[in-house]
Amino acid sequence: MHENPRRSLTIALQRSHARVVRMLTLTALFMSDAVAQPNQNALQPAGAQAAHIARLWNLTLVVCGVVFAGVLLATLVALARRRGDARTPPEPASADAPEQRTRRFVIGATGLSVVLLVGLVVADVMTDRALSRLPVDDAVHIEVTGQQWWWQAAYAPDGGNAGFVTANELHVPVGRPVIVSLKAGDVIHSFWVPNLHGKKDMLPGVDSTIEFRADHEGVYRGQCAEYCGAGHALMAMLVVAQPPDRYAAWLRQQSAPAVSADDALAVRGRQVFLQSSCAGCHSVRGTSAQGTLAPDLTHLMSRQTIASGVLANTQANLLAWIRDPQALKPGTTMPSVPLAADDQRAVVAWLGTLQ
Ligand code: HEC
Ligand SMILES: [Cu+2]
Repeated sequence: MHENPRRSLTIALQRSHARVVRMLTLTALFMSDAVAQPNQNALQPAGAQAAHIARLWNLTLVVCGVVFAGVLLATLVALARRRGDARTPPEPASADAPEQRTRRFVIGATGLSVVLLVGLVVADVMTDRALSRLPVDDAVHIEVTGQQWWWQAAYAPDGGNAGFVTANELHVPVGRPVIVSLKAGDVIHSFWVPNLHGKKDMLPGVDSTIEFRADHEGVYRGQCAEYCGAGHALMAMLVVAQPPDRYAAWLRQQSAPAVSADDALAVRGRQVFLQSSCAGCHSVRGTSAQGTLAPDLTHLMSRQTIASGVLANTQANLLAWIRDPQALKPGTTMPSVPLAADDQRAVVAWLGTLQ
């Protein structure tokens, strides 16, 4: 007995139909998700620099969209004409006139293309100049170093507060310019917070800066934008733009050393941390932990995420992270330190006091 070819064709069509529907559903889901998280979006500028870039993008999109539609239309008209021509052979006497018209049309279209392209170049140069003209008086100075695969941020002394080091979460005051010196600790990374500015590469041995200003309060997500190894996709950061008074409070809190623990479990956790290898990599200001290979943990609990945006900063996630960092962030340079289960819990209890 052999299969009915028409039936198998119907089944094949149904399957490919189902696949297309599934693909469209996934795309719609992905897009609705992207819309639901507006905090990493170059088209929703939250500052002067991103606004210049978004304007250039919108202009380019409109010009190229209109040109694309025009070219399509011209192609369709030409096709329709050719069909008509095939039916009625040209009369020898009138052969010259359409040639003339075509030539005028081609010259006109070429001229228009040149004008539009030059216009876009001018807009591009003007955007570049606008970007370089951000007033930077009274700027906040931060040095950000890209590491495999996290961000170290060193704040310069500001408003009577001592400088300090933190990681993965920058805070900036709304309305005040920020100058970020970019460094790379190992390989090339790229600093990119789309709501605030474009990308800027971080190159080992080369100092560069990026300047931006946040004009709207909010939390903006950034992502390393230059492939830097296994953990590249898991190297995000947050930029919290807040009103000047709340920023000042944050600065005061961050520049202070860690508060001392009084809870018995936390006190034990502190001891475990300081006596194990944790302290060789991590710093906690106000303790003997002075490591510089890893994120400063002095005010760990003030951060929303851990491991460069991979996990929410909760006690459960901290415990899971310390037990097996590799399982949560493949490739991470933090090893799993062999500690007894109750030592791990004690360490997490202490970390929980690092407000
Ligand atoms: C060999 C160096 C090293 C040792 C030892 C080490 N860590 Fe880490 N740790 C790191 C690095 C590097 C990161 C950043 C990982 C990443 O985001 O990819 C990190 C991240 C963390 C984080 C998340 C911080 C943040 O803001 O994202 C915590 C919490 C942490 N470590 C706690 C510990 C504890 C507790 C110990 C001891 C049990 C320990 N670490 C031992 C290198 C180390
Ligand atoms: Cu990267």
